[in-house]
Amino acid sequence: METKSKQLFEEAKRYIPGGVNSPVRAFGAVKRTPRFIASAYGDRIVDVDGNEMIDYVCSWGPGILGHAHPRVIKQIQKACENGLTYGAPTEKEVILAKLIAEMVPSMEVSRLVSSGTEAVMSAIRVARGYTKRDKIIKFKGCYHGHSDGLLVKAGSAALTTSIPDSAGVPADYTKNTLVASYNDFASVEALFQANPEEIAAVIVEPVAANMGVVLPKPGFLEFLREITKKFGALLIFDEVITGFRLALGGAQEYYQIVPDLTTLGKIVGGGMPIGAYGGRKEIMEVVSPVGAVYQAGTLSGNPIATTAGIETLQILKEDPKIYQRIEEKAKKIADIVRETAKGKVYVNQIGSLLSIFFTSKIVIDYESAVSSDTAKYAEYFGYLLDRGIYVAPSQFEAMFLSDAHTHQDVESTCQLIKEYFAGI
Ligand code: KE4
Repeated sequence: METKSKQLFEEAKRYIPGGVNSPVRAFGAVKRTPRFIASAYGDRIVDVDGNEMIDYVCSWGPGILGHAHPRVIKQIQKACENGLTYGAPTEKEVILAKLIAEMVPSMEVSRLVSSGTEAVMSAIRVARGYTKRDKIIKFKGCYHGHSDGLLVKAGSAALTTSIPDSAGVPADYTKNTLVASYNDFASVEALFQANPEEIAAVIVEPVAANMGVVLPKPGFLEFLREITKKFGALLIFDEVITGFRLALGGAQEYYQIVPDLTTLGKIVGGGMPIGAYGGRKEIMEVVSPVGAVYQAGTLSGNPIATTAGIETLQILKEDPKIYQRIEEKAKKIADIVRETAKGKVYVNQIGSLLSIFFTSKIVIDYESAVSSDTAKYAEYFGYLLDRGIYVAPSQFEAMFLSDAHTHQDVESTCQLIKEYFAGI
């Protein structure tokens, strides 16, 4: 039953573009009414009609501990009593910056902002300011937030809305954005050969998760590390999704690659709005007020968000076995799908991230990802939603596992997935 969600959606569309504050939430790609959520706890979300569902979106990544983790909630409640924001430095920003530097050693110096988009936008500006070059390379199907220069062949909802190059972005703003193909070494080489002294940075999702989950081919990240060094460009790892998700130190720990700059979001805020960017001190010293690259933010590092981020990272640090636990759950789902949907789908899974592509192709890049049958994905989505399982409302997103997903809930999810694929 979706009565109240339907009513709210109609009212929301009166005041908010498409009735949502972020496009993917509109369920356009799966042609269903979006569920308006009233509450969440553990691995469950409850919509306004009282439907309780097992949540595999986890707010697109922040929810690695599950919803409403008692320790995080308690610390936030305590922090609120001291006021919400001061617009002045606080001890908690020092604690969080030190935690980030400890857990992600390449981020010796970091700056907090309020979203992944802001983190990426700022990191690109730093790379340009540091190298005094203008061009950047991004990859088709990788999504780095909605700043103008990066809305070129973007991933995530930009794929489903079939506007890979967004309206409202002057051609001038993207002329310095060169586009390569993920996992295609030659496409990167060609861009560097054609612009040997002009490329400030390569920005990459070390594991792509915005065309669905696509893994780097063996050697691809090492190749990016070498070619950027060779041509004097910076390597930026956009770890907004993979940061603190694939390992305590993110994808750069998982793959043992040291980027020059890293962007973070989602988990670093523990569910509150935080983004971060950072790298070696000599690079980050170009940032105002030390250097000439300007970047600012009213609510950057605010006491409530930093409280949530600190508590979340501390819980992860205290119990690193979480990564093994959440990987096992994701593997279980991936294996069940591979067994029952033989050949009808392709599954990519790494750590606690996975995507089920409705294509017979091996999904290793943008072209193979978009060969998926999105109508079939929509049917799969609706089958699960009607049975209390809430997965991403788009083929081009990831399924997220959390430490709160119980074995029983994962088991019942596997049963439903088995039934679905047995019936198609
Ligand atoms: P935000 O500005 O949404 O906090 O972060 C932008 C961003 C940057 N980099 C990567 C790798 C990202 O995945 C994102 C945002 N991820 C999407 C999910 N695919 C957010 C969900 C949404 O747009 O509503």
